[in-house]
Amino acid sequence: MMKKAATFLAGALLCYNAAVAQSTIKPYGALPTKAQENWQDMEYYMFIHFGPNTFTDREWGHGDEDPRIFNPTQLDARQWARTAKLAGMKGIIITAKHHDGFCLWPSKFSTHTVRESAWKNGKGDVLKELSAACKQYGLKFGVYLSPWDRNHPAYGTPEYNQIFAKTLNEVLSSYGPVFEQWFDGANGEGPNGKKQEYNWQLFHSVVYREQPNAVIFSDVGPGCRWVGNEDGYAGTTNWSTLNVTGYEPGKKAPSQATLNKGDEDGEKWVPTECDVSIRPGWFYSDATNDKVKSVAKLLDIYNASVGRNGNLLLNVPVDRRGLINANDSTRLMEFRRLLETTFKNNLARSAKVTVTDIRKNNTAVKASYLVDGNNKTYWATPDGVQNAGITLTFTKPVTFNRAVLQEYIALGQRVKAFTVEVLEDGAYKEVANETTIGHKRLLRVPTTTTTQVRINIKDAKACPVISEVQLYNAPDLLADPEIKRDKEGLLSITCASPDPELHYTLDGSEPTFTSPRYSQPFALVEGGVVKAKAFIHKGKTASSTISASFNMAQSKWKVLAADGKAGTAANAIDANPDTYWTSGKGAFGHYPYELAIDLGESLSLKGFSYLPHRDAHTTFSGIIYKYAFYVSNDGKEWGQPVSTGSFDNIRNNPVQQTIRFPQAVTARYIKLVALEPAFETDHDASVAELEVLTK
Ligand code: FUL
Ligand code: CA
Repeated sequence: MMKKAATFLAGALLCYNAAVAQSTIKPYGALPTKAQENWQDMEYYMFIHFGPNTFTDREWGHGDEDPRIFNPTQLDARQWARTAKLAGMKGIIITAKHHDGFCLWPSKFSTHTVRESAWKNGKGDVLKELSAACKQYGLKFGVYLSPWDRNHPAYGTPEYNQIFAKTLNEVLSSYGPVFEQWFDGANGEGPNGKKQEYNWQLFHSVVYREQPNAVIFSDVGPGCRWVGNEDGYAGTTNWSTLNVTGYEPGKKAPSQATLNKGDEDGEKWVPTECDVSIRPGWFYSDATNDKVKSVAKLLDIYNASVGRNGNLLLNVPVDRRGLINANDSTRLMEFRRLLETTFKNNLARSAKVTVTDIRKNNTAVKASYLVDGNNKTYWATPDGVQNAGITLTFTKPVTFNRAVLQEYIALGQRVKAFTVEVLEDGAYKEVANETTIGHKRLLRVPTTTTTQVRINIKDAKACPVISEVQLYNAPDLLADPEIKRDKEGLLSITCASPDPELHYTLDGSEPTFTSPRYSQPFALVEGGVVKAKAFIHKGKTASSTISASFNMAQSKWKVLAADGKAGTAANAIDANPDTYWTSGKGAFGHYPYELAIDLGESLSLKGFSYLPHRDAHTTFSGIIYKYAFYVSNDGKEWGQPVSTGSFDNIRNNPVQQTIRFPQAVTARYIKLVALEPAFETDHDASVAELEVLTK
């Protein structure tokens, strides 16, 4: 009898243990720290690039600029913070020291700082003003510091590591709290430049000591990672986990393709940050005042960053006055309004939620938590159930075109595959079929009216733990007009939205509903600025203004000579950005490579532009970094180059590069010589478009 009772008790205990083991959700894989969790909830914050480059119109300063050129006339960091706040952003990261070495605070460890500048007679301190402004507006404050330093005399010696560590310490101990420490991995020294082995361990130890809650950004974290491009787009599959062993920021980083999507089952939690500029370049330039990204473009970026398990770090450069330009702030406010209207009314909150499976004996798990608007409460399945469904049922039909899903990431990233279905005419119709979720997945689906929406988790690394399912009905957004010109100089304007009225200007002014209306392609051989805007509802609703600048058309141009695959050379002058001349993946030789063109007539040339091909972000894309540009009157004698130099930051941001000559030259023949590739191991050179500036 006694024995039986004991066995019974032991059995009950076993059962009880099993129930407890079942109820607690075991974390899966690499996990975020508390700081990373908080960071992920920030989602959207501002980058500010500001420094001597703002005054020299450069992307990468050389470090030998006279510090007195830094002289903003109306600097007001509170205006920056106010703008970020009103834009709905949660913080600001500033380029405290970019590659030119100039420090925006009076550093003890440099002689190239605001102290040496003309601004406030050397008494100013940008970091002090910005950190105070961020506190005033309830924003978090972060700092960008470039290890690559083209000014500091110690750069390239072991001593530099100590100096950089002290510089870092100075910033982190004086202007905190700092939510993110941004380490740039870029380096444009090239094979013959200065070499510096960075002591990352030392740098990290300074951050851990001075700002233990700061998330450290670099290509490979450890706090968060670069998304692998400067366009703002994360992969549609995007794991917050990454294999880090053996990797370093910069040239020793994983491929840009890997950074874009992470590693399933990666060793460490290193979530994605998508850094992108609101303009084509990172620093302010008068030339890009009409190139501020449109609302539609910003929305696309938002969906591909925040909407794909990444944070969005949007750069808004401060201008020469020391203020955020009205062109940028206006656009930010328009975008904020759109986000607010889109996410105002979560339709899922009124749904009845049913699930195919639910984890028992765990009071933290409830199906209703899926629609409570709180991403810290969740629903989960029992262990072993990696395929499960969530159904939202509505008493009255709802109309939606956005779905948002969130995982409870504190327990790891789990979901591998899922679909979204809607009930239509008595049958389920699939409207989305995707892979990962992570912190947040935002889906654009066709506008649907239904009484039932079903989320099917098809596969997961372990039992799925989902914190939110949300549905929204976003307002229709008019697509941007697209402005294109062909090789003959024929200009056309199109728009993806149905039946808009397209209006344009050719004099640089803002198009209105009364500007000339576009009806058919017209010639614009000499080039110029075209601004276009799409309108519907008799002009009441409009797109952003899209501006395109054109050089002289290439209609009379012919290839004179080309290295590599000569047959592809015509692609460099066909007005088509998708086709390109290639030297042929090293098979046809090695750097330098030449491409010579006959313009068909003698022209007064003010400069040239180079468009790298956009199959980029691969190591062998042929992106040219250093170049020499020659002109000739007979196509035989070339003399000295009219321009030599480098296309700064082209490796990370392969946009069109425009170079102006010191003075105009008259010539009929031009020759671009590719001297060095952007990726050191690349043997190839390529040109998607080569153009000349005649204005
Ligand atoms: C890159 C830099 O080279 C650019 O100038 C810019 O600062 C961007 C955010 O990072 O690596
Ligand atoms: Ca082309």
